[in-house]
Amino acid sequence: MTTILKLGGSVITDKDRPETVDHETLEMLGATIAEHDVSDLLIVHGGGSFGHHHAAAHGVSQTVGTTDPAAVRDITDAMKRLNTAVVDVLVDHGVPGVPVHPFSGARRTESGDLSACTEPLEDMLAAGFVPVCHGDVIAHAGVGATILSGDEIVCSYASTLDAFRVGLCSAVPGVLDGNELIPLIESLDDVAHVLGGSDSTDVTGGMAGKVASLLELETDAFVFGVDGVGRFLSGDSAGTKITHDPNL
Ligand code: IP8
Repeated sequence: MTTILKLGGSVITDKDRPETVDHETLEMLGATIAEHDVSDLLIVHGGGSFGHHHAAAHGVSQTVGTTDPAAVRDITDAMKRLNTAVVDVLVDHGVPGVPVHPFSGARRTESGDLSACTEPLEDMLAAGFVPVCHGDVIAHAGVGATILSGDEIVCSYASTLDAFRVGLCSAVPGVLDGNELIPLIESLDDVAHVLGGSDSTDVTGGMAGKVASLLELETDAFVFGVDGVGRFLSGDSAGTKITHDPNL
């Protein structure tokens, strides 16, 4: 039963300074993850100041594509650099992390649907590896290449791998109404009035998009801050719990 943990780009990087890893937070996350059972754990991370910075510079988003190979390389190479930083920290802490790059294993169809290959992941998990995947730029039929958000690939993997639990570690302690944590979300209508966009350069949508995608999942999902990672990996509730909305 696979557990999927996403490390938000704004958690592991300084989102306002191009290509800057937040080493202190990443170290802390690596240490916390290493204290838990990492069998059948899949990690995904966001773009932070690596992917989003280059995507914005080239005018590429989830819907606006590019056919410029230099743009594709700028974005995917930056994401690989961040991925290496994440995998390095995990391995330093004894977690058997291995890199997985979606540009070579996922695509969007002409209608925009995501199709992501999971067989290699299943083999990696069975072998005891912790695959570390990320938001990326991917081929998009008829468009060229568009951005894949980490949240999208989390949801796609969660459905295909029939994930047991999904956790998104974000820069805030969960979904907030002002300063108040919303403990449970069961439908988008309940929270539409409190969900805003993202403050920094973010081409994939902020908290509203996150909650909307998680509500579609059959699996329970949690959105929490850095402090919630240990609780989530221990099997406890953390931050905001988001359950399946059968109307979606
Ligand atoms: O930060 C976006 O992933 P996200 C990845 O999870 C790129 O939305 C390349 C901008």
